[in-house]
Amino acid sequence: MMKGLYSALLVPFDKEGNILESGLRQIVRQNIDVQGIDGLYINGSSGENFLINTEQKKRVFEIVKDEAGDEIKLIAQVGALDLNESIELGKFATSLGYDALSAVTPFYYPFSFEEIKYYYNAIIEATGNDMIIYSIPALTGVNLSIQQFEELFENEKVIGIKYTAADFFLLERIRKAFPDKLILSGFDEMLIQAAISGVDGAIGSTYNINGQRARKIFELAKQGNIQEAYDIQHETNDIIEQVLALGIYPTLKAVLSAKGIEAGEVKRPLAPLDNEGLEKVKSLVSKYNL
Ligand code: HMN
Repeated sequence: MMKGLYSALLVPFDKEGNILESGLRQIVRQNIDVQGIDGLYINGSSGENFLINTEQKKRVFEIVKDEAGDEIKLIAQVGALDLNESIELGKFATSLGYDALSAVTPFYYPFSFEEIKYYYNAIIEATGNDMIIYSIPALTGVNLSIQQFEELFENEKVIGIKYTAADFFLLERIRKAFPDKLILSGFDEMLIQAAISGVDGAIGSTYNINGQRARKIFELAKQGNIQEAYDIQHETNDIIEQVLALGIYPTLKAVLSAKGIEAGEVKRPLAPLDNEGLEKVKSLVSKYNL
């Protein structure tokens, strides 16, 4: 089963935007051996996927599978505006043995629902792999309704949703209507709310550095120990608030670098941290024992 906690994998780059392959392997190992995650979500927003080319995306899929093998679950995000690219990446990841695919709802152009449905069914038909819809309305502007989720679920290969939204009413409606579909929540700062809403797991960028606290929040909330779970969510959100203020991806990478991992830079045009930011990261790491 695909339930559990997934890190949305960070990808290290050098100053020219090339992938640091040994660093990528270190980040995979950090997630498995130290953060104790159940799986990885590869080439999502956190992997800076929309800033890199097709060959780089394939290389990331290849290295991660080679490093992780069958130790954890692997979900390949293959969504792109070029549907041919999505299909090519989907076939590639499937041939490597990825457990499932995921694709962001197509964005930028105001696609009709029929067009969105066509996109998912085309990727599924070409790859034969399972599909997890990646819904992130804040970044895509695409808000799917419960009826539209239902229509997408008519294809049995659509096994679930990566739900990155703070609409807990819609989440509750989806959970009730589709008890057998996989729901993985995407906002780390609202993990406790998602857990009590009945999600099957979560995918998050901060789990690359804070996976153990996330595990406790999720398990305590599922067991009904809400106060204890909330105490850890509060501490986690003290961390997330500072990470967001500094800039999410360069800060997460700086935390990994402070731990001796070759986590590299973010890809331009994303901006690196300045010295003041790097100093703040140092105190964050020691204060919260990251
Ligand atoms: C991904 O595709 O990598 C993700 O979207 C993962 C995840 O949902 C993150 N979303 C974004 O970065 C947009 C969250 O973990 C997010 O970073 C975190 O909750 C802090 O806001």
